Amino acid sequence: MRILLVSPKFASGWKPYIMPPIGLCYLKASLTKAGFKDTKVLDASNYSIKRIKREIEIYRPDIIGVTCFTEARHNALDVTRVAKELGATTILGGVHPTFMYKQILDNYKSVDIVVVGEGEETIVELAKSLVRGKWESIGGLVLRYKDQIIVGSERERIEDLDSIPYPDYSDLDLKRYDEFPILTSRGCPFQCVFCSARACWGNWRHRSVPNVVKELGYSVSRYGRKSFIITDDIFSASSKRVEELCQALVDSKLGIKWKIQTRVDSVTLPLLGLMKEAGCTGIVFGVESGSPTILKNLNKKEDIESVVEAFTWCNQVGICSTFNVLIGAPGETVETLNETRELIRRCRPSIVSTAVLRVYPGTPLWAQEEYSDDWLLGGGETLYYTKAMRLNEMYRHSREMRMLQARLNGMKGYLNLIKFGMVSLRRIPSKVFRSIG
Ligand code: B12
Repeated sequence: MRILLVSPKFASGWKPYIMPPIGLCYLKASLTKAGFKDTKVLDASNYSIKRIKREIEIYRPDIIGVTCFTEARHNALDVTRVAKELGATTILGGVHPTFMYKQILDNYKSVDIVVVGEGEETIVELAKSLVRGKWESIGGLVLRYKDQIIVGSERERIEDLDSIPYPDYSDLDLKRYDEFPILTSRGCPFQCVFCSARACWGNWRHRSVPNVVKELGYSVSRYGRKSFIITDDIFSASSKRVEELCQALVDSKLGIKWKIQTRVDSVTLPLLGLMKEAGCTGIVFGVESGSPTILKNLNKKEDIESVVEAFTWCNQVGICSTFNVLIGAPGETVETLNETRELIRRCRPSIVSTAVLRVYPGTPLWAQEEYSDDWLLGGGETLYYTKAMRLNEMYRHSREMRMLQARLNGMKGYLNLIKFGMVSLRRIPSKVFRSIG
């Protein structure tokens, strides 16, 4: 049984090879452990569909699994179309099909099976049942059988994350990537209106400290990496675990550097000091807004003073801090954006990163909006939330905020603007979009 796992081109505006497709590398590791050794991960984030077709012809897989974000869905569906033409069984997985499986199976005959949610256990059971040529009821699967869509039972999320084998990156040319990921926890206890993490991954679950440190040590020796990006939605949900992890990293003498993303209210000055000592070089805080009203509308459950403290402490201990701004939230006005500017001035972050609000399936905001999902079937790539502000106005504020942080940080700020501004310019998206409002 030959299995090819493909990560297609990102959404337009994104450069390829930012980091390896960690989800597919997790799947490869689980499949290999279960005996499916003819499994290959193909990062096609820079490939034309013609080149992907050639790769499929050469590898001749029985099964093709494709990972799919909402904005990359057209690219992912193109891969399934080509794979189907070449006779493979096609499986779509990832955050977008997790929520939109019915629409996908109803409308795209090139997709045979959708895997909902976490894929490690499901893909192994599925591969085994395909070998046996016998369909069994496998949790977490939705499939088309004789023109009927069959929705399997819900699969329990994996409680013991230590039981999952480390992601296998051996098929990839790691020199290409800007970042090297590691995942130490899954899920999030919060439910911000723009985020689907809670719905997709459930409440926060974490790996044990020895298991994480062992993977880091393995990555140093196996892949020669010394610098990591921890892609957890909320790294410091438990300060006790962070303390233990930092202590273990100091004791391990691995000498690695790492960056995280987390919430402002989950750090303290002593914790940040310890993190710095253990190799933490950067933290991205999803602040989103400087307006208490907007924070409430976003269900952020965060207060302004915690924001100021977190950035002040990062500056004290010497950790590079990123202030994420979300522009155009429900209720956003020029005044609320001025409150955000004022907060940036008070916080003095190393970097300001901005995003214009988009709406994704599985988020509370998606559920609140009463409109048809049909737009996903059209050519549009992105759904912008434009009830509060017009799109060009939001992008104007976005540019202004980035300039503000450059001015506040002098030479260093302008250098950061050049470095990250260029990337963000590329991120300023597609001409193909829809907007609500
Ligand atoms: C790191 C990250 C990135 C990185 C790298 C992504 C990558 N190449 O993996 C970068 C910076 C590139 C990025 C960019 C973007 N991201 Co991002 N990102 C993340 C983040 C924080 C972690 C990803 C991760 O490590 N996941 C862990 C792995 C294990 O999970 P996984 O890849 O989903 O795979 C598992 C399952 O989904 C499933 N599975 C996945 N694929 C397949 C395929 C098959 C065949 C099977 C069987 C199973 C399966 O099995 C895997 C193992 O359990 C997630 C949040 C999250 N918790 O996932 C957001 C997230 C995925 N990103 C998100 C968004 C919105 C974006 C952007 C669109 C942002 C923007 N506004 O421009 C861009 C677009 C990128 C694109 N592809 O189009 C949203 C996606 C929402 C959506 N519906 O699409 C998320 C969910 C954040 C959120 N909470 O809303 N992102």
